[in-house]
Amino acid sequence: MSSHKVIVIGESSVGKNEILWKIKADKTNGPVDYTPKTYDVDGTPVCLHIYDTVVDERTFKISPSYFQGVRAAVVMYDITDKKTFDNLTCWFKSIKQSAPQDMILMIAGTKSHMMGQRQVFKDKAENFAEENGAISAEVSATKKGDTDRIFRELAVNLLHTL
Ligand SMILES: Nc1nc2c(ncn2[C@@H]2O[C@H](COP(=O)(O)OP(=O)(O)OP(=O)(O)O)[C@@H](O)[C@H]2O)c(=O)[nH]1
Ligand SMILES: [Mg+2]
Repeated sequence: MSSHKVIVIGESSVGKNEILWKIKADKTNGPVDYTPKTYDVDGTPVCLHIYDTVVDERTFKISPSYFQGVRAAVVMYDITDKKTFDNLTCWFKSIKQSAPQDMILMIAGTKSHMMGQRQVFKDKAENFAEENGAISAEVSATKKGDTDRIFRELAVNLLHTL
């Protein structure tokens, strides 16, 4: 079993809770500040210990304690709210100050089914990801299996960069 700590970062209302709720194994009520999830990657079980973060949105400060032992970060933005995408630059700056060098980074555009309200185009997100050494993904909390699709992709990357 390979086991990895993953943190989810992003400003208020981008949909962190909604996404984490989808992969929470026990559907008990309450905040989803932590959820473990295991994916089978070519026969190897890869367990992700996924933590939601509480961040300061004005300063983009993330407590260094979140980065203790962390292997990957998923930075979420809302595809229907350009400001949340523009702010990725600030999040990345903040992450790079405290994060381990070899951490895997993923940007995830949420609410991907809301095409009519899209403000952030996929190629822009992919360019940003490429410039910042990150994986680019889009996700919708309303599409069945979509959340698992992006975390599985992360699990594959984590297993292969060991
Ligand atoms: N239509 C739609 N609404 C979504 C989706 N994901 C999140 N939302 C809505 O967006 C709002 C904020 O979502 P949350 O998951 O609470 O956002 P959060 O990132 O956890 O926000 P904070 O906890 O404040 O940092 C809620 O009203 C959700 O119902 C989605 O995929 N589709
Ligand atoms: Mg939340």
